[in-house]
Amino acid sequence: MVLKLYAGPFVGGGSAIVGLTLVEKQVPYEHVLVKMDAKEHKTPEYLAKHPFGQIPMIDDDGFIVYESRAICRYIIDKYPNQGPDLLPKGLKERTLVEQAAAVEYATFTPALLPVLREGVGKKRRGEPVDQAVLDEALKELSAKLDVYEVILGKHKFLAGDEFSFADLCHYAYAPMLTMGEINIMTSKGPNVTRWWNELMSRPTWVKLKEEGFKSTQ
Ligand SMILES: N[C@@H](CCC(=O)N[C@@H](CS)C(=O)NCC(=O)O)C(=O)O
Repeated sequence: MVLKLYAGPFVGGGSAIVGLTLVEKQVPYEHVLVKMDAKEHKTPEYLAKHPFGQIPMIDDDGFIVYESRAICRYIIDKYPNQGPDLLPKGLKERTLVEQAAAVEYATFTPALLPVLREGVGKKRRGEPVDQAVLDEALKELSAKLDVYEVILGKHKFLAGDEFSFADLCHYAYAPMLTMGEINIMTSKGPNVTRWWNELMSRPTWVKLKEEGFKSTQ
């Protein structure tokens, strides 16, 4: 049975990185559209599978997994012989990827989310933006990107010269910055700019953004 991806229609958040992992690893899937405005993610049937009632979630022939990064790791480990080696097998190489992925989850994204809340979410809802709050949030994010600038001066991607799961995790939320016309990812320094432009023009990502989640069965 083909793997089912439960996600909304929009390629963003955790669903984006799961979708991208499926495309990178050339895994066929069926997109099960979860209509969040109809609260389909809070029905007893859905909650029985995902007790927090969120997207994304997968059902791989009865094996249910939620939490986007756990799903990505599962897919990557299940299909070692197709697509890029996003989680290398060597102990040290894999640890460096996990180190960079932990930085994304514990440092980068917590600094990014306040920027999105103030600078994108509020703007899109037509609410007044508190410029002081946005500036403070941008300052925090900028400090993290200063460190990325140094790291990306040493190698092409975050954990070495190969694109990895650590880079892939950054597709969850940072692409949404442009929805608020915030160009911090391409205005900090040459290394971050080069890396981000490379991620944003990666063919698998461009295709996924253009086509949306596409059942491949
Ligand atoms: N840490 C979770 C976050 C999932 C999450 O926050 N999903 C949002 C959509 S992007 C959601 O389902 N929100 C509805 C809710 O929490 O009720 C993951 O990465 O899978």
